[in-house]
Formats: sequence, C-alpha cells, structure tokens
Amino acid sequence: MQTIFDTIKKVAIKIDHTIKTEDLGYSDSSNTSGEEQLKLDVKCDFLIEEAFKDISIVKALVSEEKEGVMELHEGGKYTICYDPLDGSSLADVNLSVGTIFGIYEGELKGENLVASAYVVYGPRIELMIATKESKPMHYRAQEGLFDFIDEVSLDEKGKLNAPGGTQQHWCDYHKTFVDDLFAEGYRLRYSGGMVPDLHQILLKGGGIFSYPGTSDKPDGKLRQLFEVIPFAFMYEQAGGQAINDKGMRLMELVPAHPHDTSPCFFGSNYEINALKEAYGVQN
Ligand code: AHM
Ligand code: MG
Repeated sequence: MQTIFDTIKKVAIKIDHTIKTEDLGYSDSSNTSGEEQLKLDVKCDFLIEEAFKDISIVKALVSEEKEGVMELHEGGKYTICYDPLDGSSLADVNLSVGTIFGIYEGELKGENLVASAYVVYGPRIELMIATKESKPMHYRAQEGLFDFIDEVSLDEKGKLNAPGGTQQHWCDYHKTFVDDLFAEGYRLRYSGGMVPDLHQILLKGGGIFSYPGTSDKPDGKLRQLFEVIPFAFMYEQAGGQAINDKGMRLMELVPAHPHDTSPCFFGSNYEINALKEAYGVQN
C-alpha cells in the first residue's frame, strides 16, 4: 500500500505542474457521463495511468474519464478508482481543483474500500490519506516532497454549510433544511469543487457538504466510486458521518456501474443528525 501512496505523491506534483503550465481549453472528446473533456482532464488521466501501470500490486484502474475497467496485473491486490482532475472547469478561473483516489480490494463497492486519498491543488499542494488504521493524515508539499502535518478530526458540530445542486431543483424539505442551518448562523462556503469544499470543512472542524438528488438529477451528480465513497471513508475516519438521502451510510453503496452517482451528505455529527431529522430517516 505504501507504494501506492508514494506514487500518488509523485503524480500529484506532476499534475500540479500540468495545471500550471498547460492549455486550459477543451479536447475534442467527452467522458462516460457525457461531459466535454478538457485537455487537462485527458492529460491528468494519462499521467495517473502511466504512474500506476508498472506497479504489480495494482490489479486494475477505473477512471472517471474512461468508460470501463483497465486491467493491469492479474495477480494484483488493489483496484484504484480515481477522478484525475475533479472540478476541472474551475481551472480557467484559477480556483482550487483536486484529484481523488479510492483504493478497493475485491468487488468494487463501498465496504471493500481499504484506503482513500485526495490532493488539493490550491495556493499550496495538500494531500490527505485515510486508512482503516488511522484518522485522515494531512500532508503539504514543500519543494516537491510531502511533509506530514497532522491527523485530522472533525468536531461534533461545525459552522460551514456547502449546499450543492441547482436550488431551483431542490425539494422543499431540502431547502428548509439548508435555510434552517443559515438561520442558526452557519456560513456559506461553496466553491463548486468538492475537493476544496470538503477539505475546508474537514480542516475547519466541521459543517456539512450536501449534493442531494434533485428533480433534474434524482441520483445526484457525484460519482460513487471516484468521489462519494472515497470522501465518505475520509469523513467517517475523521469521526463524522456520510449518508445518502435514505439515511444509509455511503460506505454501504454497491454501484451497479462504475459511473453510477448517488445523493450524498458529508459532515460532522450534529449536522448529519439534523439532516436525518429533516429528511425523516433513521437517526
Ligand atoms: P467533475 O468531476 O466533472 O469536475 O464534477 C464534480 C464537481 C464537484 O467537484 C462539485 O462538487 C460539483 O461538481 C459541483 O457541481 P455543481 O456545479 O452542480 O454545483
Ligand atoms: Mg469529479
């Protein structure tokens, strides 16, 4: 597993360089979710594939930017599911973006995730790694190498509210829930990049990030294998909770297809318990 984390560290530095130096325009292709791919999406996907292709413990790769599963080594133990450049449409306005990795052993489902990691490309490059044995471990790059900063824990209750999805398409009880948090004094923090938005909530002690099912997207937007399950694991390891709109732990998701999405809510305990009440699901 350490080899995988070391590879993530090396490729993160390359991706950061790519973001800072390469063309921000569109490629002439689109991904499985029907979204137009930027040249940066394609390049970052390629860099990750190159970085992992000779590592024998990696059985397969599954990328948000590719259709199927890319088999690598038959005797490998882990499948790495990744979003090469999450929030890539924010790069041209110079906001933070990220890379997300979910490391699975066996069938691709929540309970088989054994570790997750994400990288934030902002004013600095930061990395968070979570394993079953640890709280999320926070690193920051300094001259191309990652220094360990600290373990991260969520407080019982935070102050930040990051409500995703188009408000016009929210259901009434979701709107009431979001409004009630603001009436309680919560502050809006939503950049449109789930990596920096969830990173901010983790590091500032707590709050809630939501991307609900909406009338136009009943299953939400965020993809289970590359986005939802890796962050659910991070939040649970930090002492928080991560659930869907039925109150089910996101770690119990079993995607039928690699690109399946799910409504998702990540937060500290107070806010997630309030959400369960607002949605009328088990607490
Ligand atoms: P992407 O993987 O195509 O970049 O999309 C995922 C991003 C998330 O980072 C973010 O939370 C969400 O899309 C924002 O969506 P919206 O613009 O609907 O708020
Ligand atoms: Mg993404």
